[in-house]
Amino acid sequence: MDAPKEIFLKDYTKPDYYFETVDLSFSLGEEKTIVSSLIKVSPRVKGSSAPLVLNGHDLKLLSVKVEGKLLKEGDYQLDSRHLTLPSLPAKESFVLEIDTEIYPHKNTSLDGLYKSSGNFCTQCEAEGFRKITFYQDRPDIMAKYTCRVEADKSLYPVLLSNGNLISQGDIEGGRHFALWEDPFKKPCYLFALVAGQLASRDDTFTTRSGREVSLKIWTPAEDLPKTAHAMYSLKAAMKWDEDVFGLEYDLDLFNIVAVPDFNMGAMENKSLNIFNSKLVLASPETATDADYAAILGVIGHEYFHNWTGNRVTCRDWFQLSLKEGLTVFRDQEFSSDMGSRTVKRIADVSTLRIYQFPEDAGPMAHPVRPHSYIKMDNFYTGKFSIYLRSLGFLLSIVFQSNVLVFSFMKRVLISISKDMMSKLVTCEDFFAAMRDANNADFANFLQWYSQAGTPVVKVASSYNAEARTFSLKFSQEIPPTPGQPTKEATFIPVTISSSSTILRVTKKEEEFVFSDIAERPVPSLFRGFSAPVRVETDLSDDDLFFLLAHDSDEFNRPLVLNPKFIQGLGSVLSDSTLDKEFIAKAITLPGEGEIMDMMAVADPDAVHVVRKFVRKQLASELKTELLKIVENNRSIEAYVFDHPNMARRALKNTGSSEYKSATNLTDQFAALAALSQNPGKTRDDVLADFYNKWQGDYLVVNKWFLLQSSSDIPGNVENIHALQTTIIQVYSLIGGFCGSPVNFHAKDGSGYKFLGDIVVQLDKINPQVASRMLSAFSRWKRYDETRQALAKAQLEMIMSANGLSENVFEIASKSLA
Ligand code: 0A1
Ligand code: ZN
Repeated sequence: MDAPKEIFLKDYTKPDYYFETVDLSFSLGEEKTIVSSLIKVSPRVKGSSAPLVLNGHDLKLLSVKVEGKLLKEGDYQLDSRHLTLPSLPAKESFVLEIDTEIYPHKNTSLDGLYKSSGNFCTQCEAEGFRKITFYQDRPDIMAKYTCRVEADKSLYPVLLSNGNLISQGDIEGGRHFALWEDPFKKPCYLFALVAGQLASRDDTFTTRSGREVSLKIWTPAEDLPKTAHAMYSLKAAMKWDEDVFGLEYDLDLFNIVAVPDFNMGAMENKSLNIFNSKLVLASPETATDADYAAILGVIGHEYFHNWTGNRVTCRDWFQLSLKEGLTVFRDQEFSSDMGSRTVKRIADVSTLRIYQFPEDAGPMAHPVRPHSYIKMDNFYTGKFSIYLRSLGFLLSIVFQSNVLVFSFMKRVLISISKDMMSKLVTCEDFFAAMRDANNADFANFLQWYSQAGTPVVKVASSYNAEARTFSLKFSQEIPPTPGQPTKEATFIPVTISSSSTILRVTKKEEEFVFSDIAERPVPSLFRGFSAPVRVETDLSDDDLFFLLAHDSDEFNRPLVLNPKFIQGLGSVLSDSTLDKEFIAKAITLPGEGEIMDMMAVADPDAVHVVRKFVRKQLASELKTELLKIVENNRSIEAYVFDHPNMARRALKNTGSSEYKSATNLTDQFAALAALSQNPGKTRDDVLADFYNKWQGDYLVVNKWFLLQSSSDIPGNVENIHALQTTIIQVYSLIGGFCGSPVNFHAKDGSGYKFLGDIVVQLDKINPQVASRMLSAFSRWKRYDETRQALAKAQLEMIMSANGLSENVFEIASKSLA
């Protein structure tokens, strides 16, 4: 392996050559695929003599031609990652033709062109296009594409790419072709191709200006009945973007393809979104409410990227937060409008606390805009976007509406359409546009973009009865992170209960005094989680119980263990004015990972025992209320996915769950999850029964894997060894195992060894998945000395493995640093 190279934001320079048009031609085959590209190149500076450096990885170069003339070996340089053309015609533009050979059937990295269940498909973000052909694989190369796909007609009857279908037809040898043309310029990370045996669910959407858009969701024919919810979600998203943002779809065709093998959730390729099947396929018997909600959110997310990301594109990968932050913000708003805003917010913040806060306190801590990266894939953790979602929320609070995002978009879109080339967007453009459009003072908000780490905000309150004043003193501290030992104060908006005012905390220490206050108030601070910070207040237990009972901001009702806590939860349980889904969330204890993240030295065993105890205690003390809830919220009618029904199921399943009588997977899976935590015959029988029923449905089997791997039963590592899985099931299996602290952190080191071995094996197959699994080690320094030594030994073992990928190298080396 060449030494991994770190890429720095400060080193950004404009490309020496632009690509105006790209005509691609794929001849797909079982053993090899030939990719021909014809590119119209123009130098940025007239008469430039700079070399043209193209990225390329795992490619076999067949030929290079410039202006139709075949280059000989000495005319170019080829290494394992680049093709360099040192002397090029001094013309305004010239034609470059490159033929390469690739082997999609061997591509298990699921990056570039690969096969999934016998079908061809692509994944090009962030830097997968270089595994398809030699190219300037960077977002600031925006070109118009055509794509001709040719393949065996019986094996691959459906041939798809971006844009509009221009022509198709049969050719000799039982083959056929399709020619696609995308009228919009795009960076290569949005290129897509799919070929295979697929059927489509078809529908149409008429935009408000009257364009009739043909909508198609492609899956194997037998899965089509499970695409109804995805189609509903797509149409809802298209309507919502028109109603809320005034944004219409800009082509006549929108395709979604579901594939079983996919590294991430989904991908927003222009007019040809490709999805992990689990985010498309759903039926009441095979998907839970959480799956239905995720499908709605992700279909929305990918669709919304059509504007925030595809039409307005990031200049470079350091600006990723522009497209992901804005789009996550938009999908969050969409899901909130379609369901319960509070419950959505609680779920999002909980994910932020589980993933982002620990990452921000570990070796991979990075600001919203990182300063450097080795492998961009490592910066796409769910955490990254979720953090941005929170910032988006923070911005919307500062400006009190979504209008800011809309005005930003309008402005940037207008300038981009005037001059696409020179208006690739950076975070500075984003802020300048918002500042101007909103005439706003951002103070030191930009610190969020350059400083890593989660701010800790301490709040002290005092009431002066004589002067009738109430004061709130804030102090903020951002802990040191790798490469950033000291931090500046940042802009923290604090929403408070006493008025609709937002306190703008911008200094290290700041005091706000409220006058004419008749009695000591109990302030509800950071309502709705107005900033992604850790808060430490001086509120007493009594103050907190007061808020539990009275806070009108559902988000801020706290959880503390105390007899009054049980009483408080009892009243929340029987409060018929509250949203049922909110009640379900309120009485669910935080997970073990979330609790450990708050400890100075994380103790997985203690957290496990105490949390279990609290759960048992609550169950016995609140038995009457819980049984009543079960009785009143049983599913009686056919499954419907809407907020009232989801909320009813969520609440019922916190009380009790019934495996045998369940009529949908939401209820049945809740029962299975509870049973899987108790070793014994019932557990074994029920798990076997479930597997026997669903062994033909890999998405359901995946859930079955997750349940077992995340089980707390003692010595679970042995059970996991016994379960055979495919690469993609590794996510459920290993992800679930590492997310279950008692077994992963077992003091005999068995959990760490299991992960270490898996990472080394997996890295040879799929580096993206391997590095994601490896992240479970990244906070090893937070545990006791014995565990630290065991985890460190595994990290060192991984670092010494031969042929380590850049993905795994980056995480392992930063973890050890
Ligand atoms: N842009 C996609 C997510 C995605 C990110 C990275 C990938 O490969 C490293 C693949 C997909 C989205 O927003 O859903
Ligand atoms: Zn996205």
